[in-house]
Amino acid sequence: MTSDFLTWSTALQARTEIVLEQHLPALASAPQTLHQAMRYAVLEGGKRVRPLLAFAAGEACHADPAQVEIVACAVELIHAYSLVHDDMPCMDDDVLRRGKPTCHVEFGEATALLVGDSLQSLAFELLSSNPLGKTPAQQIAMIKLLAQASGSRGMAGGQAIDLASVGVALTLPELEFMHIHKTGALIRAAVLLGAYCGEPLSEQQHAGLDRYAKCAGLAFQVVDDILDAEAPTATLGKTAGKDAEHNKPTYVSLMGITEAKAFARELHRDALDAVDGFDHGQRLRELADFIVQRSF
Ligand code: GRG
Repeated sequence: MTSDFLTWSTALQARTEIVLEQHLPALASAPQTLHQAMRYAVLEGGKRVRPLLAFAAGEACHADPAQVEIVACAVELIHAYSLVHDDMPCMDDDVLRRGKPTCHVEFGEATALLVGDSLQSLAFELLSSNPLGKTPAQQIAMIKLLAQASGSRGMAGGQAIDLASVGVALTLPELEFMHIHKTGALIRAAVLLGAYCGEPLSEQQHAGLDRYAKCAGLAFQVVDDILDAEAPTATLGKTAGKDAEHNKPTYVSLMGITEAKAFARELHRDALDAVDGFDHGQRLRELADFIVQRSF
């Protein structure tokens, strides 16, 4: 019998924590402050949605969990780096993340910058120093996938568009373009990297996973915008209401809250449809449910 979603996700969040802990530099190793700050930014925090997506896609594709945990942690390290940099005064300038002071508040801006740089490097060290996929060529393709998803044609590019969009009246397609890069690229990488640890995919399966990732990633962002508008800071563990305060274009500001909720439901349905053909896609379906139903 398969376990329920809560049992499954709690076990894999704990697994993720252990693997991250093992691969982060030890507290006692020099330079100690940088290593302490890296551990502060990564450990004991966050929903671990991207690792869970990698594990779920891995399960759908009969992957070896020992490989999936490496890609899951690599993606989470990139995500953690992006949050540290995003919170800095030169970007979003925030003081609260994952229910505690942001990395630069706790350790200073220079250290926070180095934390982001070092977490990014560590992600690629993980991907390149553990056997992944079926062949060395496939492993290199997986490393390239994460590099592209993180860089200027992926997450960092989306962030650049975001920074340039403050106070600008974006259209819905422009907003979607930004989020497909800023949030969606890394979510897509999590899904595909988890899947690539498994059996070879047919073209149809690949397209299905890609569509799932696109819909789940956008739904994640729409719900993020709704929560920013509706949920209290204490529940979110980060400052609520910042989008409106900073005059940022969001799904809520462009569509209104009712339409944004309907759009999230539509994306949820599309995500479920996309992985309909996967016999072992139960966790992907449950994660799509979680992404739209979450309250933090
Ligand atoms: C600085 C290169 C660079 C990129 C930053 C991800 C990102 C790009 C900025 C984060 C800002 C933000 C609030 C984006 C909206 C969606 C999002 C990524 C939220 C945070 O992710 P969660 O909810 O966070 O998965 P936890 O803490 O649960 O891991």
